[in-house]
Amino acid sequence: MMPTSIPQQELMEPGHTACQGCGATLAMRYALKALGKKTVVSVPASCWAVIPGAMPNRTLDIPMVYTPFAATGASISGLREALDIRGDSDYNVVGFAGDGGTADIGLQSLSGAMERGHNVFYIMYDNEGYMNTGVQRSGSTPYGAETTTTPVGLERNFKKQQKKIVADIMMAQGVPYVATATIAYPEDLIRKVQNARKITGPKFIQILAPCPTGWYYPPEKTIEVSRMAVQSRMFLLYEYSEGKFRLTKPSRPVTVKEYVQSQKRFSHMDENEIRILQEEVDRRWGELLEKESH
Ligand SMILES: Cc1ncc(C[n+]2csc(CCOP(=O)(O)OP(=O)(O)O)c2C)c(N)n1
Repeated sequence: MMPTSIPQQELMEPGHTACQGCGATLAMRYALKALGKKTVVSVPASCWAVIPGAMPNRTLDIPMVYTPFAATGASISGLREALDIRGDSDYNVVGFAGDGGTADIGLQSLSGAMERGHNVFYIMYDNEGYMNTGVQRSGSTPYGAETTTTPVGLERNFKKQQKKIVADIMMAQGVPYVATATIAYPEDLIRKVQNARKITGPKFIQILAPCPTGWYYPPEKTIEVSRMAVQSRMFLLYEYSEGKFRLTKPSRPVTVKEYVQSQKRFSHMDENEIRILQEEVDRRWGELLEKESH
C-alpha cells in the first residue's frame, strides 16, 4: 500500500520492457503520479524510448513524443507553445531524458529552453551512463566507475573525471525551480514534482535512478542502492525554489567506501581512489551547506 500522501492514480501500466530492478521505470511512475493525466511527455533516444514497448503496445496512459537525442529542450519548447496556442495551457509539458541526453548531447537544447523561460518541466533520470546502448560513460558518471568506454583492465582506465551535476548548472543558470530526488524516497520525489507544478516557468528535476545492468549489482537491491547514494552523500537531495535553497541531511550516514562496495562498477577501486571520491563528496557537501546558510 502506498502512503496516503502519494496519489493513487497510476499512469504507467504493467508490461513494460525495462530490465528487472530498473530505477528509471520507478522515476517515471512516481513523476506521473504527481503530474497527473493532463501531461505530455517528450522522450529522446534512451532506455525510456524502449521501455514503453513497440507498437501496438504501450506503457503510458498519456501522450508521448519520441524526440531526437539532442533535442529534448527544443521539443518541449515547441510542444508548450503549440499547446498554448491551441488553448491547452493546463497540460504539463515534460521532457524526460537520460543523463547522456541531458548532461552531454542535450545540454545546449536544455539550457536554451530554460533560458527562454518556457513553462515546462525537464526531468533528467540519472542512471549515470549511456545504458540503452551498452553502458558507456557519460558526463554524469561518477569518478572511479568502470563502464564499457572506461574499461579497467591492466591500464586501470576507469572514469577519471568527477560527476558533472546538471542540477547545479541549472541553479547557476537561474532556473526558478531546481530539485534532486531519487526513487528510494518516493514521497520526497512526488512532493518535489508537486511543488514544481506550482511554478509557472521552467522547472528542472534530476532523479537518481540506479541501474542494476550498468552498475552491476543484483536487481532486488535497487532501492537499497538508491538509499545508500543519499546516505553516503554521493547523491545529495535538495530543492531550490525561487532563490531559496534547502538541503536534506542524511539520517543514517554511511561512508563512500560502503556505497562503492555495493556495486561491481567500483570493485577495482583502491583505498587512495576511494579517498579521492570521499574528498570530492565532502567538498561538495561543504559547498552546499554554505549555500543553504546564505
Ligand atoms: C545523435 C545520436 N547519437 C547517438 C545515438 C545512439 N544512442 C541512442 S540512446 C543512447 C544512449 C542514451 O543514454 P542516456 O541519455 O544516458 O539514456 P539511458 O540509455 O541511460 O536511458 C545513444 C548513444 C542516437 N540515437 N542519436
